[in-house]
Amino acid sequence: MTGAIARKDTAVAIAAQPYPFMLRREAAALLIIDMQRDFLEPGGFGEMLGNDVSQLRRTIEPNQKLLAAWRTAGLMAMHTREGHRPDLADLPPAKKERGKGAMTIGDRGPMGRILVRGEPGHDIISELAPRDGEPVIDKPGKGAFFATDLHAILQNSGVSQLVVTGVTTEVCVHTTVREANDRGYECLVLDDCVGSYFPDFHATALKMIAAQGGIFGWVSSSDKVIEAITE
Ligand code: TIU
Repeated sequence: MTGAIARKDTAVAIAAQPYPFMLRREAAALLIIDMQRDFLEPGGFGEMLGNDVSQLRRTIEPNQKLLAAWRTAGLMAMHTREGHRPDLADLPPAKKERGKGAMTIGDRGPMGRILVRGEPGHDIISELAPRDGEPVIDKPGKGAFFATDLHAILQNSGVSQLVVTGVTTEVCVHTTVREANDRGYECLVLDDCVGSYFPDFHATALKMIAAQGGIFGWVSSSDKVIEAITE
């Protein structure tokens, strides 16, 4: 047996909470959640809602380094975007009205219509732009499995493990991890690559994932994953 085959078939242990995550490269995908201009850039929807976008922007550099190492290792990377059809036919009235802010989904902001597909603000930030061949999942909800083809793509690709990063920790990342967990995926969430407008929610959300013996999955950090996948 050659070294390459032996490596492919061998799980690699990544230090994590509540115990090491056994990464199987051939069964793993990196899932980067909603790193969109509307959430991360000054002037976007997130800031318009009164949020401090710097809490999210600290995740950009670690995600860039992780994505570069992941691509170099030849592993599968996927991206998601939260947003709606231009006619807003898939936008539940309850979601549009929630918050009662001056601006809401579908309204015209500084980066185009807020969270509408095809608009500049809906796009993924340039630092983490998807490459050709990397699936981009457009989702109308918080979870990446609801009303999308994500599960089919993962099943057809033989994926059973997800390394999950992106924003925000307690909203779209958490919802997606919960959905994935119920569908049988093992999820590893990286604390430096996920972020929230609310640091206390971020910290608690991560604790919730790893509590009770890993009720929703594992928590680690990007340096440990990069070390594990780098030759
Ligand atoms: N992607 C995601 O988390 N969507 C949100 O609306 N998050 C908030 O924290 N608002």
